[in-house]
Amino acid sequence: MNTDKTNKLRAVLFDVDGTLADTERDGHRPAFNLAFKEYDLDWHWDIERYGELLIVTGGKERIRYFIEKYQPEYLQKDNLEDWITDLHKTKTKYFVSLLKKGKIPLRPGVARLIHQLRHEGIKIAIATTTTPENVTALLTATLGADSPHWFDVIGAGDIVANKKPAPDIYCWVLEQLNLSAQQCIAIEDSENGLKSALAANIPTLITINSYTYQQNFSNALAVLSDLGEPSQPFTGIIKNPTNNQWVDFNMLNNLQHQ
Ligand code: XBP
Ligand code: MG
Repeated sequence: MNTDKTNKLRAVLFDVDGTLADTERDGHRPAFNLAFKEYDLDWHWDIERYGELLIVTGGKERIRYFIEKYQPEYLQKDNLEDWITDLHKTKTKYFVSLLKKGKIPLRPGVARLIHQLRHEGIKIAIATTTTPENVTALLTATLGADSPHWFDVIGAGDIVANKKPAPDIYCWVLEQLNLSAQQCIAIEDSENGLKSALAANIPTLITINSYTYQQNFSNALAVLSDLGEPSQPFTGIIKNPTNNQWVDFNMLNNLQHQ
């Protein structure tokens, strides 16, 4: 039971895809296409089609949605759910291999903020719909072999019944941290992610990307191009109630008390 009743910022909860790194367009999308090829499927998700499919979170759920909409004859397939699970495992294999090749860097400011939060003794956690393998592969490829252990909690994939925009993954992470929603801030990139965090009552900062910049973020604390660096402040600010030009512990703490 959490006995600290103050609303001091105690933890920052990071989404992964689109927030820590631009994984969707040049990571997950090509990995899905490579898996389709391995399965002799003539399916190809181009950049635009993938943007449309992102309405559904979770790779397995996204494949099913695609089948229902564009390949309904596959609904007759025996053991469809198992087949989707295997196809998705193949996709994960390709995605992890792309990450290991160092093809996908962290977004601006992510490494700096993670290092600063650790230094300040603020807890850090992950709340994502992607698989645990993908989280570990991204963190180790970008922040080093030890980095998954820096996170107090990693909430990923099928650990909860309902993926974003449902609040389940954020509720699960809060429970593991033994903190209240008001002691935390979430950092997200998408409307589905924002809905999920807000449904768990967690104040949320958004960093947009090319797939999400037109989505509805009116209930976010701040909406920024990225986390920014002292040498490269964030640009294209949609909403920033602070004077900061890069996201750091002080900015998050101020935002949380607004
Ligand atoms: C992003 C997603 C994920 C990835 C694919 O969620 O929806 O499904 O596109 O990952 P978040 P998997 O931004 O919350 O991390 O294929 O491993 O499910
Ligand atoms: Mg995301």
